[in-house]
Amino acid sequence: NHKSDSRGALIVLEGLDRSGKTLQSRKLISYLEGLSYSVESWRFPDRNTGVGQMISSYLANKSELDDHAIHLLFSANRWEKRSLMENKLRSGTTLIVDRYSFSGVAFSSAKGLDIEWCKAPEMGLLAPDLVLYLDIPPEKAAERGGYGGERYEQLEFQRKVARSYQILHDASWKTIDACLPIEDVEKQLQEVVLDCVTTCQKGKPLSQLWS
Ligand code: DGP
Ligand code: NA
Ligand code: NA
Repeated sequence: NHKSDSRGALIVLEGLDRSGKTLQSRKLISYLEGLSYSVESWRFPDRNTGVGQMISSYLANKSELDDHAIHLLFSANRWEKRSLMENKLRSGTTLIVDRYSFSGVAFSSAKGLDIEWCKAPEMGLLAPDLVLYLDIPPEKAAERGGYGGERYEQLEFQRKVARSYQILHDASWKTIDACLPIEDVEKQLQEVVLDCVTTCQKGKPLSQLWS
Protein backbone atom coordinates (compact mmCIF):
# COMPACT_ATOMS: atom_id res chain seq x y z
CA ASN A 1 0.00 0.00 0.00
CA HIS A 2 0.95 3.63 -0.35
CA LYS A 3 1.94 4.12 3.28
CA SER A 4 4.47 1.25 3.43
CA ASP A 5 6.35 2.64 0.40
CA SER A 6 6.74 5.98 2.11
CA ARG A 7 10.35 6.62 3.14
CA GLY A 8 12.88 9.23 4.14
CA ALA A 9 15.05 11.04 1.60
CA LEU A 10 18.78 10.56 1.07
CA ILE A 11 20.15 14.05 0.61
CA VAL A 12 23.87 14.66 0.12
CA LEU A 13 25.86 17.87 0.36
CA GLU A 14 29.00 18.05 -1.74
CA GLY A 15 31.58 20.73 -2.43
CA LEU A 16 35.16 21.78 -1.87
CA ASP A 17 36.55 22.10 1.62
CA ARG A 18 35.25 25.38 3.17
CA SER A 19 32.26 25.55 0.80
CA GLY A 20 29.88 25.73 3.79
CA LYS A 21 28.47 22.21 3.74
CA THR A 22 28.64 21.60 7.45
CA LEU A 23 26.90 24.86 8.39
CA GLN A 24 24.20 24.37 5.75
CA SER A 25 23.56 20.77 6.75
CA ARG A 26 23.01 21.93 10.34
CA LYS A 27 20.55 24.55 9.10
CA LEU A 28 18.69 21.97 7.01
CA ILE A 29 18.34 19.70 10.02
CA SER A 30 16.76 22.49 12.10
CA TYR A 31 14.51 23.44 9.23
CA LEU A 32 13.19 19.90 8.73
CA GLU A 33 12.89 19.29 12.48
CA GLY A 34 10.88 22.50 12.67
CA LEU A 35 8.46 20.96 10.17
CA SER A 36 8.29 17.82 12.36
CA TYR A 37 10.13 15.55 9.94
CA SER A 38 12.24 12.70 11.27
CA VAL A 39 15.76 13.65 10.17
CA GLU A 40 19.38 12.79 11.02
CA SER A 41 22.70 14.43 10.27
CA TRP A 42 25.36 12.08 8.84
CA ARG A 43 28.83 12.67 7.49
CA PHE A 44 31.51 10.79 5.60
CA PRO A 45 34.15 9.94 6.41
CA ASP A 46 32.62 8.64 9.64
CA ARG A 47 35.77 8.87 11.75
CA ASN A 48 34.29 6.86 14.63
CA THR A 49 34.65 3.38 13.13
CA GLY A 50 37.90 1.40 12.94
CA VAL A 51 38.20 2.18 9.23
CA GLY A 52 37.31 5.80 10.00
CA GLN A 53 40.21 6.06 12.44
CA MET A 54 42.64 4.91 9.73
CA ILE A 55 41.21 7.54 7.39
CA SER A 56 41.46 10.22 10.06
CA SER A 57 45.10 9.39 10.73
CA TYR A 58 45.82 9.54 6.97
CA LEU A 59 44.09 12.92 6.62
CA ALA A 60 46.10 14.29 9.55
CA ASN A 61 49.32 13.17 7.78
CA LYS A 62 50.06 10.80 10.63
CA SER A 63 50.18 7.82 8.29
CA GLU A 64 50.96 7.17 4.64
CA LEU A 65 48.86 4.94 2.39
CA ASP A 66 48.87 4.09 -1.29
CA ASP A 67 46.32 6.25 -3.18
CA HIS A 68 44.32 3.17 -4.18
CA ALA A 69 44.34 1.76 -0.66
CA ILE A 70 42.99 4.95 0.92
CA HIS A 71 40.37 5.19 -1.81
CA LEU A 72 39.10 1.73 -0.90
CA LEU A 73 39.07 2.60 2.80
CA PHE A 74 36.88 5.65 2.17
CA SER A 75 34.59 3.40 0.17
CA ALA A 76 34.56 0.70 2.87
CA ASN A 77 33.64 3.41 5.37
CA ARG A 78 30.47 4.07 3.35
CA TRP A 79 29.76 0.34 2.90
CA GLU A 80 29.91 -0.29 6.63
CA LYS A 81 27.05 2.19 7.09
CA ARG A 82 24.97 1.03 4.11
CA SER A 83 22.50 -1.27 5.85
CA LEU A 84 21.89 1.18 8.68
CA MET A 85 21.34 3.87 6.05
CA GLU A 86 18.75 1.77 4.23
CA ASN A 87 16.96 0.89 7.49
CA LYS A 88 16.74 4.55 8.50
CA LEU A 89 15.38 5.58 5.10
CA ARG A 90 12.80 2.79 5.02
CA SER A 91 11.67 3.64 8.53
CA GLY A 92 10.92 7.17 7.32
CA THR A 93 13.98 9.09 8.49
CA THR A 94 15.51 11.61 6.11
CA LEU A 95 19.32 11.70 6.11
CA ILE A 96 21.29 14.85 5.43
CA VAL A 97 24.74 13.56 4.55
CA ASP A 98 27.85 15.75 4.52
CA ARG A 99 29.93 14.18 1.66
CA TYR A 100 29.41 10.83 -0.04
CA SER A 101 30.66 8.80 -3.02
CA PHE A 102 31.12 11.92 -5.15
CA SER A 103 33.81 13.13 -2.75
CA GLY A 104 35.33 9.69 -3.05
CA VAL A 105 35.59 9.91 -6.81
CA ALA A 106 36.39 13.64 -7.01
CA PHE A 107 39.25 13.57 -4.50
CA SER A 108 40.88 10.37 -5.72
CA SER A 109 40.57 11.15 -9.42
CA ALA A 110 42.11 14.58 -8.65
CA LYS A 111 45.22 12.60 -7.71
CA GLY A 112 45.23 11.07 -11.18
CA LEU A 113 43.43 7.77 -10.50
CA ASP A 114 41.20 6.54 -13.32
CA ILE A 115 37.64 7.77 -12.79
CA GLU A 116 35.97 4.47 -13.70
CA TRP A 117 38.27 2.62 -11.30
CA CYS A 118 37.29 5.14 -8.62
CA LYS A 119 33.56 4.63 -9.23
CA ALA A 120 33.67 0.81 -9.15
CA PRO A 121 33.73 0.24 -5.36
CA GLU A 122 30.86 2.73 -4.91
CA MET A 123 28.52 0.69 -7.13
CA GLY A 124 25.65 -0.75 -5.12
CA LEU A 125 25.68 1.92 -2.44
CA LEU A 126 22.37 3.76 -2.18
CA ALA A 127 21.95 6.53 -4.73
CA PRO A 128 21.08 9.94 -3.25
CA ASP A 129 17.69 11.38 -4.08
CA LEU A 130 19.31 14.77 -4.25
CA VAL A 131 22.89 16.04 -4.37
CA LEU A 132 23.34 19.64 -3.30
CA TYR A 133 26.57 20.97 -4.76
CA LEU A 134 27.80 24.06 -2.97
CA ASP A 135 29.70 25.75 -5.76
CA ILE A 136 32.60 27.99 -4.78
CA PRO A 137 35.75 28.97 -6.71
CA PRO A 138 38.76 27.28 -5.07
CA GLU A 139 40.39 30.69 -4.50
CA LYS A 140 37.32 31.97 -2.62
CA ALA A 141 37.21 28.87 -0.44
CA ALA A 142 40.89 29.32 0.42
CA GLU A 143 40.22 32.97 1.38
CA ARG A 144 37.61 31.86 3.89
CA GLY A 145 40.50 30.62 5.96
CA GLY A 146 40.29 27.89 8.47
CA TYR A 147 41.80 25.32 6.17
CA GLY A 148 42.57 23.00 9.04
CA GLY A 149 45.88 21.81 7.64
CA GLU A 150 44.60 18.37 6.69
CA ARG A 151 46.11 16.58 3.73
CA TYR A 152 43.80 17.81 0.95
CA GLU A 153 43.34 21.39 2.16
CA GLN A 154 45.58 23.05 -0.40
CA LEU A 155 44.55 25.43 -3.15
CA GLU A 156 46.25 23.65 -6.04
CA PHE A 157 44.71 20.31 -5.11
CA GLN A 158 41.25 21.83 -4.51
CA ARG A 159 41.39 23.25 -8.07
CA LYS A 160 41.77 19.71 -9.37
CA VAL A 161 38.95 18.46 -7.13
CA ALA A 162 36.66 21.19 -8.52
CA ARG A 163 37.39 19.99 -12.06
CA SER A 164 36.68 16.37 -11.06
CA TYR A 165 33.34 17.33 -9.50
CA GLN A 166 32.29 18.92 -12.81
CA ILE A 167 32.52 15.54 -14.52
CA LEU A 168 30.24 13.88 -11.95
CA HIS A 169 27.18 16.14 -12.33
CA ASP A 170 23.98 14.31 -13.21
CA ALA A 171 20.23 14.83 -13.03
CA SER A 172 20.11 14.36 -9.25
CA TRP A 173 22.42 17.37 -8.72
CA LYS A 174 21.38 20.86 -7.81
CA THR A 175 24.17 23.42 -7.93
CA ILE A 176 23.95 26.34 -5.54
CA ASP A 177 26.20 29.40 -5.63
CA ALA A 178 28.00 29.08 -2.29
CA CYS A 179 29.31 32.65 -2.54
CA LEU A 180 25.83 34.07 -1.94
CA PRO A 181 25.00 35.26 1.59
CA ILE A 182 24.41 32.35 4.01
CA GLU A 183 20.67 33.10 4.27
CA ASP A 184 20.23 33.03 0.48
CA VAL A 185 22.00 29.69 0.18
CA GLU A 186 19.82 28.41 3.05
CA LYS A 187 16.60 29.52 1.33
CA GLN A 188 17.52 27.87 -1.97
CA LEU A 189 18.42 24.64 -0.22
CA GLN A 190 15.16 24.58 1.75
CA GLU A 191 13.06 24.76 -1.40
CA VAL A 192 14.67 21.83 -3.22
CA VAL A 193 14.98 19.75 -0.07
CA LEU A 194 11.32 20.08 0.83
CA ASP A 195 10.38 19.06 -2.68
CA CYS A 196 12.65 16.01 -2.48
CA VAL A 197 11.38 14.94 0.95
CA THR A 198 7.79 15.13 -0.30
CA THR A 199 8.57 13.01 -3.36
CA CYS A 200 10.20 10.31 -1.22
CA GLN A 201 7.28 10.34 1.21
CA LYS A 202 5.04 9.53 -1.74
CA GLY A 203 7.04 6.36 -2.33
CA LYS A 204 9.78 7.14 -4.85
CA PRO A 205 11.78 3.86 -5.06
CA LEU A 206 15.29 3.65 -3.65
CA SER A 207 17.99 3.15 -6.25
CA GLN A 208 21.69 2.34 -6.30
CA LEU A 209 24.89 3.93 -7.53
CA TRP A 210 26.07 4.04 -10.24
CA SER A 211 23.19 3.78 -12.71
P1 DGP B 1 35.64 16.52 5.95
O1 DGP B 1 35.59 15.75 7.26
O2 DGP B 1 34.31 16.74 5.31
O3 DGP B 1 36.47 17.78 6.03
O4 DGP B 1 36.42 15.53 4.93
C1 DGP B 1 37.75 15.23 5.15
C2 DGP B 1 38.58 15.32 3.89
O5 DGP B 1 38.54 14.09 3.20
C3 DGP B 1 38.15 16.38 2.90
O6 DGP B 1 39.31 17.02 2.40
C4 DGP B 1 37.47 15.62 1.82
C5 DGP B 1 38.15 14.29 1.84
N1 DGP B 1 37.29 13.18 1.47
C6 DGP B 1 36.03 12.95 1.89
N2 DGP B 1 35.55 11.80 1.40
C7 DGP B 1 36.55 11.28 0.64
C8 DGP B 1 36.68 10.08 -0.12
O7 DGP B 1 35.79 9.25 -0.21
N3 DGP B 1 37.88 9.90 -0.76
C9 DGP B 1 38.91 10.78 -0.68
N4 DGP B 1 40.04 10.50 -1.33
N5 DGP B 1 38.81 11.91 0.04
C10 DGP B 1 37.64 12.16 0.68
NA1 NA C 1 38.10 19.24 5.61
NA1 NA D 1 32.80 20.25 6.27
